Amino acid sequence: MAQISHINYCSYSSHRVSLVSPSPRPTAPFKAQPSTLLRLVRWSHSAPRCRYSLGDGMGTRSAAAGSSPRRSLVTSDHLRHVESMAQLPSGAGKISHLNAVILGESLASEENDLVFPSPEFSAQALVSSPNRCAGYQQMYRRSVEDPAGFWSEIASQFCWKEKWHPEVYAENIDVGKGTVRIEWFKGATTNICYNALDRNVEAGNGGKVAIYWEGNEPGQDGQLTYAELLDKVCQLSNYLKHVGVGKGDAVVIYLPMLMELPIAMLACARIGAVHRYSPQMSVVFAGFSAESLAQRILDCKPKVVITCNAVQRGPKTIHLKEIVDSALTECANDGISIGLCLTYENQSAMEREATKWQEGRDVWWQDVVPKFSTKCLVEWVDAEDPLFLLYTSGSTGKPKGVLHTTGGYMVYTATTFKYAFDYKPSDIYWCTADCGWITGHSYVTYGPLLNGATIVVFEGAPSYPDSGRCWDIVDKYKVSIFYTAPTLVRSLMRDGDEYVTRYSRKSLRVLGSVGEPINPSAWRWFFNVVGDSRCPISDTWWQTETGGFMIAPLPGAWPQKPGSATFPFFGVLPVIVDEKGNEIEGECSGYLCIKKSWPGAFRTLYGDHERFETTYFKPFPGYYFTGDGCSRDKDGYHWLTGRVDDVINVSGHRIGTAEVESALVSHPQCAEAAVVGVEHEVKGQGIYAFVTLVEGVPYSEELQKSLILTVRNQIGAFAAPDKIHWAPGLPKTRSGKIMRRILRKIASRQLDELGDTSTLADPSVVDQLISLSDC
Ligand code: 6R9
Repeated sequence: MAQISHINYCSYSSHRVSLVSPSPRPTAPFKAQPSTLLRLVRWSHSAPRCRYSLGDGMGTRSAAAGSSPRRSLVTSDHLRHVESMAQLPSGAGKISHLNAVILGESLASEENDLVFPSPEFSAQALVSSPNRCAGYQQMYRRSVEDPAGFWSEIASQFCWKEKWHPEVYAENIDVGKGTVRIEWFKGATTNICYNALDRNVEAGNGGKVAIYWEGNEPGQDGQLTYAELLDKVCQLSNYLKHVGVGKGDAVVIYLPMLMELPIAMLACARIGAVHRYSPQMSVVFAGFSAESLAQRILDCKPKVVITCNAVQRGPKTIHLKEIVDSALTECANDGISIGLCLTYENQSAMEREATKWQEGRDVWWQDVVPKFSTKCLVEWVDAEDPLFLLYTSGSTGKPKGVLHTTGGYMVYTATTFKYAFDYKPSDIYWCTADCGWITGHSYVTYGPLLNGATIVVFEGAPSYPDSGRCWDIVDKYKVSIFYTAPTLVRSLMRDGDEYVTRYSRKSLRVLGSVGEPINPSAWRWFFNVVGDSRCPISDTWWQTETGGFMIAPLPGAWPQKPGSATFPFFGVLPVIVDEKGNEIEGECSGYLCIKKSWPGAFRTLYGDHERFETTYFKPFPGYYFTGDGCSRDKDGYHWLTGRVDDVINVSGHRIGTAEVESALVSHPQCAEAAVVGVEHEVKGQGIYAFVTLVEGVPYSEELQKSLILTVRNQIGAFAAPDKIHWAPGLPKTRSGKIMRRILRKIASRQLDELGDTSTLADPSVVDQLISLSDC
């Protein structure tokens, strides 16, 4: 039996995937079973200066003398091979110190750490295959060999006023061959709202529940059938038309998870204007601050802002209208006046009398919308007309307006939803995401409703009044598909099994995960405890930019490996490239790119096609660059390893380090700031900020709080730094570039791994920073 004398726990950091310490953390020394599956992180050797690092998301890397081993996933039985794999200098002796992460206890081996769907599940699944995934493989092959045939067949199941012509798709994603251009179903006319609502009503499903709404307080609920939802959407559409929303106009929606949020999205989608442009619609996550909202309003200059007076989240009341008021004042100061703020009165959170009001601009939803007709003809729009704009963080301070169009997005979200969740008409589906993020667009609203599904929309907080709330809701509505984020799984896991096992959960059939890599211990808890070891987990890898799932298991088809998003969805051609952009075959690690377009792809960054090309298509010409690292194992499974750019993923929310830095430096007492991501047990990554103060300003706890508050006010609470580290100076190269690599090591206390600091303009700042670590 292999004995590892020192096993240091190292939960995952920004660059490593699937590395999280299982809880409870065992105390060293840890005695591994021969079959314990480990991911090696780094180890040192009894020979001096011999230290190896692995798994920084970009493949194997040698941190010091010697060449590094080829694999980071081993069972402890394999450990004896490590030395030979590492090609240690002769006479170097034994491995003396090892950091590894246990991926699973006593697994038979890496090879058969496979979780198979039950035969009963597979027998009923849309794509199943007793025969080693033959069903999937057949469909996948067709989708990549004949994308036009594959997708046009699927698209024919939707309603189009006119069919696409002359071709199903046209693309150029190679910057070397000219402007990047992606078009699907061009020339066709359709309407996504019609397909999501009217089509279902016309098919005889008007009486089926479309939305179950659960409020913040248990017992607060509501529901709408497809026919009722259609009526409500039409009323709002008519109102919007009445106030002159038309071609090229934007509507900003700043609403919490009320039924009015999907209603507003669908109403905008319904009323493409005269020249076959749908109004650009932009939903802004209602956790963003007034300044962020103002920035987005200034960017797209909406005719109408839709909000509500307040929302109750857990025990807190959030006055959304006040946030909108200050955003609108800020916009007015910048010369952009918004003439109409349609405000929904959310009575359970706040009475209308208590709401601050600006006559002439503010209008109560309830006073105007119900007066309009419940019939509203749809505007047929071109498949390539814009559907919505969603802002996401990039590696610069300015958020990117990701633009999705209508036809391809419709076909893609509907199809991915159907297959990745193995959707059946009898399912009740609940996605915990907020509509303000892409997940809420594609998989709360469009994907499910296009399939005629019954969805649950939850306004409250998942741990209110206690950590059993999710399972209470699952039992109440008999939820069969539950889709959430690893951060929620981890926080519920920390609160203990009894909150889960108190509820039956027998309605559950399929589970889903999104937003960041799900670490194997959270995967196992989700699978074993929440899903009673019978519900496959669809770990869906995708992005705001991709519109829909890109790499995800089809629950009945593939045996799963905890922590792997498995295989590409139909029509998706993922490739892993090295630093020079060469495709790497077989078992490897590198940068994840996509070859060829897919229907749900974004078409541009709003108002900045050049940035679109520079960010996504220039780094590796000929490919779409995802910004993520990825490894592929010998069985072809994909393991996403997190962002390789300056983007931090906090609880599944993308935050650019530059955005946080620019918020910090706007504080009058902050001279400079550098932000890095650090591992965080629940959030996945936390925000760690190094701050240099203006000359002469003393450090204080008060100042720390005020810096954090500045970020909360400028971006939102979710972007607040977890730690402010005082930095009299920052480690910079002679050309003035901040060496974030060193800051990451200091932030994660990997002080023996600082690497070469000799190229710094002033190497002494490093010691200074280390000495201030605990201030
Ligand atoms: C849908 C969404 C996208 C980034 C993406 C990646 C990370 C999302 C993931 C995942 C591993 C998964 N990500 N899902 N990483 N496994 N299943 O989250 O969109 O907010 O744009 O974030 O999130 O790093 O690049 P978005």
